[in-house]
Amino acid sequence: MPTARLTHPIAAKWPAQHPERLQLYSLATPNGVKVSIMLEECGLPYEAHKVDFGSNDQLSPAFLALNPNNKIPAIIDPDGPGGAPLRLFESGAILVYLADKTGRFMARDGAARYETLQWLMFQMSGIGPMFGQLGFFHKFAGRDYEDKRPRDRYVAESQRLLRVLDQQLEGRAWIMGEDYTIADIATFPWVRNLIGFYGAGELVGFAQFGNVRRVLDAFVARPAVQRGLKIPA
Ligand SMILES: N[C@@H](CCC(=O)N[C@@H](CS)C(=O)NCC(=O)O)C(=O)O
Repeated sequence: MPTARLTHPIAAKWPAQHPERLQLYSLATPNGVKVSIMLEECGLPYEAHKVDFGSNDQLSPAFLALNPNNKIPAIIDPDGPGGAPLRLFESGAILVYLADKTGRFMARDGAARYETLQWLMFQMSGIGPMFGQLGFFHKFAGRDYEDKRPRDRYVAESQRLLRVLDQQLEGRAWIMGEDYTIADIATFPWVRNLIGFYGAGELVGFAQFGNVRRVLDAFVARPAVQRGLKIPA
């Protein structure tokens, strides 16, 4: 049985109203919403806490006690493996954990499981970091740099990744085919962010990636995605 009280130091800064529920510490960024979307898709009861970058919450001792890497998202599941509490950071690891816990959005075994993990890693190691760097050089402080070579390097790499994704989506409803998986939940918040918040659609020539556009639209149309994109408020 899960403990009724949350004893982790993070509870001093973000008190749990429902300590028996899974606790999410996050912000509605592309990495953060991967987990809120997954939780909404699975229908698991959870409580979301906002980690405010404006006041450097991610650097507070309470948050660092949960994630020494000072990044959102992170979770505490009071009902983890064997009924013991589980603390986890890294959005990819959290998605795999939630898929295993609920038996949803990733095959339990066989080739499809490893192929889903392959595309999840493709997002975690490629799309996330490269689009993130492009955001820095196009939208944030890096846009003032006169030398455009760093920006152009990340534009080229983002285009290459979009081309790979576009090819995979040819003739498929989702990355894995008919099945919507954690690979989609990891990937499409980043694509949405690239052309939305970062305003880099024209820069990467997004119009040429018709399959990515089609699947992005299908992703954003899902009610659970709509809800997850706004959590934490
Ligand atoms: N690989 C990590 C990356 C997480 C990440 O970069 N989170 C950003 C927001 S999208 C963050 O917390 N930044 C705060 C900081 O760097 O201080 C994951 O996927 O969980």
